[in-house]
Parts: sequence; C-alpha cells; structure tokens
Amino acid sequence: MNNRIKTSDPAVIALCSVAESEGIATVFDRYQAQQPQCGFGSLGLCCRICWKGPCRVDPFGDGPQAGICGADKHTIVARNVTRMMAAGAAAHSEHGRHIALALQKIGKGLLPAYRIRDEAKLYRIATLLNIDTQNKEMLEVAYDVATKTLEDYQNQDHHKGCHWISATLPKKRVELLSHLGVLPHNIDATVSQIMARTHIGCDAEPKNVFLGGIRGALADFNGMSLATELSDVMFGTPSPVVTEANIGVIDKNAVNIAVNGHNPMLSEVICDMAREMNDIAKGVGAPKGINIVGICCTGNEVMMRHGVPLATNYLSQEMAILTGALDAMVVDVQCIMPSLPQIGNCFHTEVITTMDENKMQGARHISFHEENAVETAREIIQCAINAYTRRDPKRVNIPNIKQTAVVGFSSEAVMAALSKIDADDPLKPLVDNIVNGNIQGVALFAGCNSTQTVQDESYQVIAKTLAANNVLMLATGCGAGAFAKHGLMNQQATEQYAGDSLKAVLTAIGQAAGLGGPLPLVLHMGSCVDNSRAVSLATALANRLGVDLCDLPLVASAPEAMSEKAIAIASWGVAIGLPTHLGTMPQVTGSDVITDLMQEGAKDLFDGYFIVETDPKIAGNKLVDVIKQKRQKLGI
Ligand code: NFS
Ligand code: SF4
Repeated sequence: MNNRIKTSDPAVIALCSVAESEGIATVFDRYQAQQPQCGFGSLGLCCRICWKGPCRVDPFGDGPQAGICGADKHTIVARNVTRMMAAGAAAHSEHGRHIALALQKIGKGLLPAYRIRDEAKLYRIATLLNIDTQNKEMLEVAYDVATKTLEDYQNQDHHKGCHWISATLPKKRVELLSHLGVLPHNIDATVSQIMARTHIGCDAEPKNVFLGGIRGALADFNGMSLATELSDVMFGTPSPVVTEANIGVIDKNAVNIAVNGHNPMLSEVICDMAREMNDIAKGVGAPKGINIVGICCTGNEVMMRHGVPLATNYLSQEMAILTGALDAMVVDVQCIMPSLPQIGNCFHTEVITTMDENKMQGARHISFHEENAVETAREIIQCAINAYTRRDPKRVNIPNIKQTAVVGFSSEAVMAALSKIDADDPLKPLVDNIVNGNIQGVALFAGCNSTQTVQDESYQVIAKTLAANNVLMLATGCGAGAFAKHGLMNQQATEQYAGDSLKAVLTAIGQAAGLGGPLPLVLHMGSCVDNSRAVSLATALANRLGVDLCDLPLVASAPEAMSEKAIAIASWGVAIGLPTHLGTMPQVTGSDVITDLMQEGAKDLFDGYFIVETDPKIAGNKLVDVIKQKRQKLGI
C-alpha cells in the first residue's frame, strides 16, 4: 500500500491509483500538503475570536501565556471547543427543524409529495409529547406533533426543558441534568447564547464556558432525537433489509446517481422518482436503468429505509467520481467535500447542490423546496441521464469490491426481533443475557472518518476486540459505513468474530426474527442523527431495570471523530452518563483544566467521561475493562 494513502479500504486504494495516473488530487494528497499541521491549533491554543488576534499561547511556558485581551490557555481552549459544540448542535438541529417544518406542512395538506408512512409511530410520539389525540384526524395529529416539537426552538421559559429531552431520557438523568443547570430550554437560544458568551470579553471562566457547551451538546441531542423520530413518521421506521456496501455497488450498466449529505427530504423523493424514470434511462442505452447509491448519512438514511446500497463513507466520497461511472452526485447538507465539483469536472459527472444555503463553486445548483419536490427530483434525475450519454466507457474503472450488509436496526426493529422470543416482555431476553453475562455489555460506535487515522481501521480493530469479549455492538454514521464496507455487518462476521456466548444470543434472536441465521455482528442503527435510536434503546433498558444510563454496561466510541457534530455527540454522550472513547486527539490538550474536566471532572458531574486513546488495540481493551467495572458495580 502506498503509505501516503491512509486508508484500510481496498477500493479506496485501487481508486487512488486512478487519481494518481489522472493527476487528480484527493483528500489524501491535500492531507499531505497540510503537513506539518499547526501545533497551536492542534492543542486548541490559537484564538481568532477577535481581530486583534490571532493570538496563541505558548504550550511550553516560554512565550506568551495570554492573548492580547488577557485570555489564558484555559479560556481559549474552552471557548474553541464550546463553539464547536454549538456548531454541531446547530447543524443537527437545522436538519431537525427542516423535518419538523415539513411535517407541519404535511399536516396542513400542503406537501403532496410526502405522506405519513408510520401512523402508529406518529401516535406513539403524540402520547410521548402529551398531545391529546381524541377526535382528531391523523393529519391534525401530525400538525400538533410538529408544532409542539417546534416549541423546542421557541420556548423562552428557562424553567421548562425541551420537550424531546424530557420525553426520551430516563427521569433520573433529566433531573440530574436539570440540577446541574445544563438542560437546554430552547435549541436556538442555547446555540445563540454560546456564541454570545464566547464573544470577546464575556465568559472567561473555563469550566463555566465548557458547561455552557454541554448545554449546547444536549440541544444537539434534542435536535437529533426529533429529526430521527419525525423522519420515521414521514418515511417509515427502518426494519432489517439486506443490501451491499462499498464502491462495487456502482454499476457500469446503469445510470448511477449518488445521494450524499444528510437530510432525507430530497433523497426519499429521488428514490421514488428513479423507479418511475427507469425506462427513460433504459431508453438512452443504460441496460439496467437507474441505480441509486448512497454516501455519508443521506446514504445511511436511504440504506436503512430502502436497502439502497452504500457506495462509501465520508473520507472516500471523491472516489465514487473516480470510478468514471458516476453520472451525478446529488448533495444536500453537511460533510460534503468542496473538492467534488472539480473532480466531477475531470469526468462527465454532474455534481448537483440542492440547498440554497449549501452551494459549492463549480457545482450545478438545482434549488430544492418540498413544495415542488417531485419536479426537482425529476429534473435532477434527467440531468444524470443526460450526463450518462456523455460517459466515456474507456475511463470506467469500478473496483469490484463490495460486501453484504444487513441493516435497518431501528430500536423498534430490535424490539420486534426480541419480541419474537418473548412477546409479553421483549426486553427480557436482552436483560437476561446481559445479567447472565452472555452479553457483557453494549457499545455504540459513532462518528466520522478522519485523515488523522487510517480510514476505517480503528473501527475494525476495536470491534473485533469487543466482539471476542461478547459485547453487543451498534453503529451509526460513517462508523456504520465503515463496518458495512468491511463486511462486519453480515452474518458471516458474527460467525467469524463473535465470542461464543454473544454468537449464541445473536443466533437465537436472528433465527427467531426470521433472518435464517444470526443477527449481524454490528447492528446498523442509521445516520448520525439516529444516534438517538441507540439512546432510546438504552433508556428502555435503564427504565426497565430502574437505573440510570450511567449504571448500564454501556460505552460509546468515536474512533475517527472529526466534525463539530461529532464533538457535540461525544459531549452529550458524556453528559448522559456514557464513558465515551475518542480515537483522535481532541483539540483541547493545551489546557489541563479542560482535559481534567473532560475526564475526572465529568465523571464527578455526570458519571460519563471521555477516554482518549488513539491506539485501537488499547482502546478496545480499555472499553472492555470499563464494561467489566460497570458490571461489577451493578453486581452482575
Ligand atoms: Ni456524522 Fe454523517 Fe460522516 Fe461524521 Fe459527517 S457524514 S453526520 S459527521 S463524517 S459521521
Ligand atoms: Fe486574542 Fe483575546 Fe482576541 Fe482571542 S479574543 S484573538 S485571545 S485578543
């Protein structure tokens, strides 16, 4: 392997040679060009909050120990990381707002392209949010659910927490968070307060700043919970489906359209329209019609709900274009590389932006609004079909690399599988197997890909360690993408890597659920906003046992955390009581006050804490140890 190319994905390695021979720079080349990266920035010690700056604090104690305004290293680090949490919260919550506003319009009958696909879930949510459903039409209930949800963006009463947090976390946890003063009362106000308090000359007490950030992180959790749940109402709650992952899902005999980004509002309609327009694609000579493939979290959304194959995850999104067989890449929001249009221009690929607030230089922009979703989706697909006619077959190079993936494990799907074993008390089999030790604990993998590590490698190393130690694993986001691409989300992986007792449990549940074999080694719970699915499962477990989340043998791991969203997720993970592993160095190590706060300090406050460990072998063992300690404390 060319060791400039930091990946463990064979498809990426193959396509990087194409990039090299074509003289195209990829993320791996740009990473090299950035070396060595700035030491001050890496430690979080660089401040650009005002125009007297940039200021930086000397970590060795020789140079300046404060910025021009007097902010010291702890204040600078705290402000930087807290602003990242706010940005993450903003990103997830904008996504959530988009979904909630759409549901509100559906309730008024204003969006003909959409409907309620999970009515039962709509009513469950209405009950959860204390909405009276008596004598109401379904659409009216949808409107009320959306309206009450939107209060979480509007409420000005500090004494009332956001509805979704209160409805989805164990009572004990909500009380603790409220007692600590970190419960958000309003998502928008929380984000905006963080921006205000970190302005020059405001909050300079590092712990206070950081706890403000934790409130932002919990606003992030609130935003993603509502985004996930309301998406299920509109698009259906995922259930197990067999599909494939990695670049080999691009088909040279089809018009290939990749959907990349996060928000399912457009990709859902593209999936619908692709079926209708299949014959048009065949008419221009694509024997297999239209092939939709996913990238990043939009990819996860349509994979979970429709079994759309996943082409790749974040770090290798450029590779899809380098196959020479991608006719269009349609993007919405978040984690989309600005390099895509340039690479698209080296081929025939149309890179299409769709959100007015997320454009890219050199891309075609087709503005998407729910009101004319069908027309827009048709226009986009037609654009891809036209591009197909310009494809140069001599430049097509699709590595035949893909793996089977069984995905679609929403918490409802997990409960449904469990109820096949005990219909009256579906959680009982899970509880019993945790108590008797067949399942030692549960680990949630979340987060991104980062050039700071070897792409996808730590996920695999840690998962294999946990599997051998009989830990049940869940995954979301690009972590889930990594497992799917590397064949750890299928039944063979369970056979190969699961410890004996875990294997027996996964087999019993899988058989009972009609999968004809074990559950996959790692359960795909969805996109990054779907991390809330794992929390609802954990909350059900905690409530059933009458304990708090921090008492469960439950850990989280983000081996390649990179985005501000991931920082927010990891931080609420800690705030709800989870030992949370980070496999990349967070940009906070310039301040011992903040690093201590993230570890020991957080443990005292929340019983959750960060575990920073960049070596995946050691990280896997540490997580196993944490699970053992939790079990001991529970007396099991
Ligand atoms: Ni999550 Fe999904 Fe991926 Fe990271 Fe980006 S796509 S929302 S942020 S990189 S996992
Ligand atoms: Fe420098 Fe203070 Fe301005 Fe930051 S806020 S750039 S530390 S003067």
